[in-house]
This record gives sequence, C-alpha cells and structure tokens, in this order.
Amino acid sequence: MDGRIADLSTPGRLAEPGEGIGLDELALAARNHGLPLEALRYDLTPAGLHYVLVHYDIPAADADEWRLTVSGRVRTPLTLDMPRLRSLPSATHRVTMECAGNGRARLDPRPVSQPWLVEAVGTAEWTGVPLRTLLIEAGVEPDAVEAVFTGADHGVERGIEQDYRRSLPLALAQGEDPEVLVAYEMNGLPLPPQHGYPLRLIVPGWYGMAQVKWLCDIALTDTPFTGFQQAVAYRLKQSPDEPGEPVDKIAPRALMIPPGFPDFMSRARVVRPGEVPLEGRAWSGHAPVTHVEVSTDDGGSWSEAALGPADGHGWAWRQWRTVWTATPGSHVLSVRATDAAGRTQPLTQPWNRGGFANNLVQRIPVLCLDGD
Ligand SMILES: Nc1nc2c(c(=O)[nH]1)N[C@H]1C(S)=C(S)[C@@H](COP(=O)(O)O)O[C@H]1N2
Ligand SMILES: [Mo]
Repeated sequence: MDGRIADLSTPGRLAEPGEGIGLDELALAARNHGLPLEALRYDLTPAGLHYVLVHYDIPAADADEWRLTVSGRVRTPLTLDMPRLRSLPSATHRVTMECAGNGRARLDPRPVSQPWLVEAVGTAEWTGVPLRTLLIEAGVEPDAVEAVFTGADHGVERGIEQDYRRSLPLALAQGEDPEVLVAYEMNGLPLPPQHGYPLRLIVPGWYGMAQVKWLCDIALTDTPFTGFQQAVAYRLKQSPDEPGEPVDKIAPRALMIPPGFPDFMSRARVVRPGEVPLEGRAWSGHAPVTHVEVSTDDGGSWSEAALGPADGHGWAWRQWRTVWTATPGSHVLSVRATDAAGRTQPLTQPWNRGGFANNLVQRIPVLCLDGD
C-alpha cells in the first residue's frame, strides 16, 4: 500500500467546540477549489473558475488508450473507445453542478470534511453521448435495477482499498428528463484533467457526487449498490447509527455577488451611499427557480428580485438582479430562491452529520460609508 494515501473521509466526525480547520482539511481545501463569487456574473463558468472536488488523486489518463466498458446484466457487453463514443449522436446540456458538501463549514457543530462555505458550484456546457443510447446498444436485461459507475481513481476508505463508484436507479439512467450524459467535452473543449478527462457522467439536477469522473465502467446490477460512496458516505443522518436517506437532487439556493469591495478587518463589504446594483444566480435540482427574494435588513423583510431568462430545462442557474439604495451604516444582505415545486431555503441551519445539502440563506455583512 502506498503510504501517501490518507483516510480523510471518516464520515460524520464533528469538530470539537472551538476546533479549527485541521491539516487534513487544509490539504483537501488546498487541492479542491471553489467558484470565486464574482464569477457568478458569467452565464457559463469559465472552466478554470468552476469548482473542483477530487476525493483521491487525478488519475493519469490517455484518451487513445481509454476504454469504457458496459458490463453486468446486459445482453451484449460493450467496450467503447473514444473515437467510437465521439461517432455516436451527441447532446449538449447546460448544467449547474454543486457539491453536496457546499455550506458545510457554516454548520455548527461542524462536520469535519472539505470545508466549503458557499462556493462549491459552477455551470458548464457538457457534451457527450446520452447514457440511454449506450444502454439501448448493450441491451439491459429485465432483472437489472441499477447502473453502477466506476471512476479510474482510487483510495482507501475505512481500511478498504476501492475505486470511486456510485450508482443510479435504472429509470434515471435510461430516462430523458433529466438526460444523463457520458460527457467528453466541457464548454466545447475536451474535459480538463481535474473535471474527468477523458470521460465523465453528467446527471443534471443531482449533487456533484453522482457525476462520476474518469468514467471507465458502467455495470448493470440486479441488486442495489451498497458501496462506500453510496451507502456509507452521502447519507442524510442525525446520528451515526441510522442508515439515513441518500443525498440526491440539489436543494434550491440563490447566491449574490458580494457588492462593493472587501474590508478584511471588519469582514464586511464596503459600499458608498446610493444605488447599489445587486445580482447573482439561483438554481434548484428539483424544479426551475420561480422566485428570488432579497433582504437588506438581515431577513426582516424580503422583496422580489427580477429574474433573467429561464433556461429551457431548468438544469442551469438563472440570473437575478435588483437595486438597493444603501444608507450609511451596517447592513446584512441576504437572498433566497424558491422553485416551482415550492421548495425554498431555510433561515436556520438544516444540520446533518455529514454536512450535506446545507442551503441556509447567504448573509453578507455590508458597511455603507458616510457621504461620498
Ligand atoms: N471519479 C470521481 N468522480 C467524482 C469525484 C471523485 O472524487 N472521483 N468527486 C465527486 C464530487 S463529490 C463532486 S462534487 C464532483 C465535482 O466535479 P467537478 O470537480 O468537475 O466540479 O465530482 C464527483 N465525481
Ligand atoms: Mo461533492
């Protein structure tokens, strides 16, 4: 065993009161990065500004040698190389992806893992072959219930060496809405190494853990998959012993580009009196976003923001804008999204042991200067 591989993923350890970020978390935070919030201004996140999350190491990958196998409960097992995949009819979808751990570092008590604040999100155009096409070609046996996706990266979880692996229910894998892609391009270019080169899964509307990078095998199974990243990690639970509910679709969230400029001593954003344009993005994996409300008095009152054009499928974020007339003094700005399914964001933390799906409303302290 390679001594460099550390177990950073004991799910559900909570920080002791007053415990700071440890070196293991710093190591994770140093290799994974978020979206700088000012990049919410772009419809499509430039690839280098899209958040990154890698559990293990980015594997060495050579597109000429890469093979995707479709195996298990199928009539015709497939072995596909990149030219073959690129020759099949393709689809391109604009998708907002968010890490299930986004918001974790704000929770109290704080689950010890990748310490995201709110920045683990990005929107890209992904091009690839609809997964359904490959499943039709392989011929799924009637007793299959799930498709299990294997990435080429590798680590040790609770003492057991394993590949990164996740499953989807068969109906979703074969479905058209959302249309799951086996993607080879991000924003019109081959996938960057950190985003899964040369092949990854894209599951619109689902949190990031489902979007298996460095995809090398799709296995159809006649029993539900119980691997680590499925049945142990990524469960919503309050106590360590319960099995918990699986993490799946993205909860609604709106984010604001912090206005003005930073003051690192007061930790407030600094603005001048008068009209301050406020803008950002809102998304939900359950249904299209239908309302965005902004509060400039720390959640005391809310007013409706103007929404930009809706994305066709609702798989990508929507722009919102409003104008705030700032007056001298301290203020707290917040924003919250509501989707067509009536889901919205809580004002108190939706705590769970793994720190998943924390869509607590964003709070931005602002200091408005006297005069100009
Ligand atoms: N093979 C593999 N796929 C993976 C991961 C991983 O570590 N290995 N991380 C997952 C998680 S938790 C997230 S949030 C997304 C992040 O995708 P991105 O880095 O392209 O933004 O990839 C997912 N797919
Ligand atoms: Mo994630």
